[in-house]
Amino acid sequence: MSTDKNEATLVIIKPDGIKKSLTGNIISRLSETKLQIIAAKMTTISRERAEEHYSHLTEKPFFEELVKYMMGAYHTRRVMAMVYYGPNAISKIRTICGATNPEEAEPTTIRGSYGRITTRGVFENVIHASESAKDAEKEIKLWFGPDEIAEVKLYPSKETTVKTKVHIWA
Ligand code: DAT
Ligand code: MG
Repeated sequence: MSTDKNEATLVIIKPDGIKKSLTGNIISRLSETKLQIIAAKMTTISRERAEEHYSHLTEKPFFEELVKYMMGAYHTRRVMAMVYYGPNAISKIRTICGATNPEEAEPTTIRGSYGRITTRGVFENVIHASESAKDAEKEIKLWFGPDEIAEVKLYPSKETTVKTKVHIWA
């Protein structure tokens, strides 16, 4: 019996997925899981966030190319970040995404269908999904604040008053 624990996972539609107009298609595929989307935004990635997101890969030879790809050097700077929530969310989403290497991914998976390996050796695999609950917590906290997550209180948070410059409509 699988443990039907509710868990959260971070999904990012990467710049190649956005550029190839796959956003709707990917969200449709992920809806097969019947999980809930509890946060979503279009955003861009700073170098700091890209490096922190992939901090487990800093020693890899492809790290710099990976960071450039995620920052939009080859497609668009936009990415879509989402949090999916529900029973066994992490493995359900990873299964539909497919293997890291798009050539090894099952053809029916998102990465198998739409990913490619570039001549620079970058795996342009269209989508990110957290690998473990520990990774999911680190990644969700990197991409979203507590107030951006709808309905579910995922992790402990606290109230604070901040004095910071923000843009408002002119
Ligand atoms: P995943 O994205 O499946 O969790 P990962 O965390 O090991 O895989 O790697 C993060 C990203 O780095 C991955 O989506 C694509 C890129 N990558 C991983 N291994 C690679 C390799 N051997 N060559 C080129 N890019 C790679
Ligand atoms: Mg990973």
